[in-house]
Amino acid sequence: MDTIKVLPVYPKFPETFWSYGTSLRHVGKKAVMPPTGLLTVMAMLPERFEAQRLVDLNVEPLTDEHLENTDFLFTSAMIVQENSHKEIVERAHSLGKKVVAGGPFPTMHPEKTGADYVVAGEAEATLWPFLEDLLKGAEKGVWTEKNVSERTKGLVELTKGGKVLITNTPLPRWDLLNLNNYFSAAIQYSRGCPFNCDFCDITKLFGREPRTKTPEQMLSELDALYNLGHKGSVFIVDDNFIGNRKNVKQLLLHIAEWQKERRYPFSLFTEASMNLAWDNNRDILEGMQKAGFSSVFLGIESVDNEVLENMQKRQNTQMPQLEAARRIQKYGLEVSGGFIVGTDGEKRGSLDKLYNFIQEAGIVFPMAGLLTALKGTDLYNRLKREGRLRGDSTGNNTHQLGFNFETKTELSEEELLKGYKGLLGKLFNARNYYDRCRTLQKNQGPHHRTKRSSLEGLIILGRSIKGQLFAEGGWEYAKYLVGTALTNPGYFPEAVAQAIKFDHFRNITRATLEADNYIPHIQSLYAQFSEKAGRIIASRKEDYHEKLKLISKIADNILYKAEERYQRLHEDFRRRAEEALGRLHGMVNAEVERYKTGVISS
Ligand code: B12
Ligand code: SF4
Repeated sequence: MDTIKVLPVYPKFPETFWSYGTSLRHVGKKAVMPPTGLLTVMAMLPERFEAQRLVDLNVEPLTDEHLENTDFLFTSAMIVQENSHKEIVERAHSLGKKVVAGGPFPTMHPEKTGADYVVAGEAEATLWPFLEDLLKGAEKGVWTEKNVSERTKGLVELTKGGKVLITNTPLPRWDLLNLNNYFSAAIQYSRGCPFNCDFCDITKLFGREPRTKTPEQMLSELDALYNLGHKGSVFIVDDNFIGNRKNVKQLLLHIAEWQKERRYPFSLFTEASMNLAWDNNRDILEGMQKAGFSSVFLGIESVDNEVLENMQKRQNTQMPQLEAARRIQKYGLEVSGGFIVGTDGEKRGSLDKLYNFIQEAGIVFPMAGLLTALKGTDLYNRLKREGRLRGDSTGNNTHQLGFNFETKTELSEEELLKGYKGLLGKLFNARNYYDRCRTLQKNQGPHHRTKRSSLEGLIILGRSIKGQLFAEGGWEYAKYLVGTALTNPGYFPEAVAQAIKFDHFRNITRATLEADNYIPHIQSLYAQFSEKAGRIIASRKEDYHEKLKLISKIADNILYKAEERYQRLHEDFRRRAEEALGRLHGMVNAEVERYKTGVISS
């Protein structure tokens, strides 16, 4: 039987909070992390299928040669990758190739992918029945955990809730890409979360019973990365690393030993729920410190308990947030966090409170976003029932200036947006940012650091100085780095990393605000045009024909100005600006037409 060639393709990301565009260039990397899901799926393919080298569009382009030399494309995508995914599907189809799509976007929106085959949910459950049907000649379809459940019974081990156990999930095929292109490696320990926050899609995608891998699986993943020569950052991509507290404690003991034996080659970070700070989890914090964790991302969301109750996030109301952050930092972990603006019941002054908390807690990377209702979540269903839903989410929750639902807070929607823009501006202002770095430096307890070679460190520092010292915020940058070098030299490499990341946050914040300022600019251009055209028509000088010529010239000039400024906006932040530009074209052209047809005349 012939071998079937499979080309894994990962779509391009737009710039978002996590894309780290400019910062990656400083450290000589092309993308943040490799696509663990797709690499895992490649490892599950039976013998008859041959996995080809992965094409990550964040690293390299997809060529016709890639497409011509394969039988099927296998893609994985989040909602934010929708546009790039669409282009991939169209190109594949134009060359007569079929596409198999999986991951969170196809799972939630199978109808939007354009792919021939959507293999939704966890591949451990759906891949095998799909491949069986493919080999039998299936032309298209959607395979979901539900519609294949009868066929997987007895073949894969399931939890009581019907989710697959991941103790047999194979080692991702990292050999299919060059790990050197990525800032961090990414491995997964658990899936699912016991909590049920109403806006979160994780419990819908992965259920509420946290399923974990075994310590042996995890150590073999660390071994594989180590043997491939990876050093530095490793993200344990769980949504809630401490979902299964009993298992995680055991795992941490194993990792600590593994790291110690190899002198801490990896700096680990992960995501966890706020109960990490509770008294009964001190041993986990201690275990994380010993295992070489240096950072944890928490879903803090709000500092108002009433708002937290409204989003069904009661676990965050048990301990004051500042106390929780300080405790976690004491164990050597940097706390970064997600924050949400626009939850029902939010009060006037909430944005100032949030800002003050973030500064005081020294949360250097606050992922502050507007609430977005993702399809499938309890929030989405409730808003739909209440008639408040406007459409689907773009899949990006920060640096986006719009809600996909009608808000219900003490502030009007306009005030919320204004407040949010102000918050972003303040958070990613150089002085405030470096103030948070100083607070963190003061509060972060001892932690293991992965050592870079001095040459690599110097190259990175050189690139950063060249790009940042003379740019906006350069003085604050210099003050922070020189200050750290003099007072806390051991922390200097981390300070450089923080400074480099600032470049990205400043850039996306600036791009967001510039794109937003474009809308009043367009309104003012239109007002100028209307006013000038009106004056020309009212003047007694030229004949009507001459007046029309003059008005057309002014219209061209106004549209040229609008177009020119539009081109200067960052491509990934132009969505609302594009609509405004389209409206301006429409309004100006309609007005010129009305003058031409004599509907408006002196
Ligand atoms: C790691 C991660 C990242 C990494 C990047 C990972 C990468 N390069 O792929 C980073 C931190 C960079 C990131 C960024 C973002 N992320 Co993210 N991320 C995750 C996280 C925590 C884990 C994903 C993972 O690797 N899992 C491990 C693998 C093994 O599982 P998996 O990917 O789910 O794959 C399994 C199945 O889905 C399926 N499968 C997957 N692909 C395919 C393909 C085929 C063909 C088949 C058959 C099956 C299949 O089988 C796999 C094995 O079971 C998820 C949450 C989650 N638990 O999924 C969020 C998540 C995917 N991210 C999300 C978001 C919103 C973002 C951001 C937009 C956030 C932001 N505002 O910046 C950005 C966008 C990316 C960017 N601009 O850089 C959302 C996506 C929501 C959606 N429905 O689209 C998620 C679900 C988190 C959430 N609930 O909000 N993210
Ligand atoms: S704790 Fe985090 S992962 Fe768990 S349901 Fe809440 S938001 Fe989702």
